[in-house]
Amino acid sequence: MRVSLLLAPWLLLAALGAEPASAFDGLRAPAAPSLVVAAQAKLFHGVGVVLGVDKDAGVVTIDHEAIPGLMDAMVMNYNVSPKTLAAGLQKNDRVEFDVDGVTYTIVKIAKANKAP
Ligand SMILES: [Cu+2]
Repeated sequence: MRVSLLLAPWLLLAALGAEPASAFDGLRAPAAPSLVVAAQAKLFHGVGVVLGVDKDAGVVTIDHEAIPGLMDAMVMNYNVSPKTLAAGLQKNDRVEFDVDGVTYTIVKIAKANKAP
């Protein structure tokens, strides 16, 4: 009886202490927030062929090869920023571009050399 009275507070404290500790660890573990910020700034390099250009909207449709670390090969519409990047592009142009890894906005694009 005496022992259990003495132990009970310890168990309570241990239980209370463990909860916040693990919750704290859970909150700390995502040192990810900084990684997410880094990802937002990260640009990925892509290569593809222009299938369509909407210069007014600043949208370019590209049949692109796999972009390592970002996505597989596919056809998709990309916003370009600034929109003036779309000027000078035409259907069937082979292009290289830099795309933001989070917003999928192309921030740099240029005609590439024809594939051999
Ligand atoms: Cu894509």
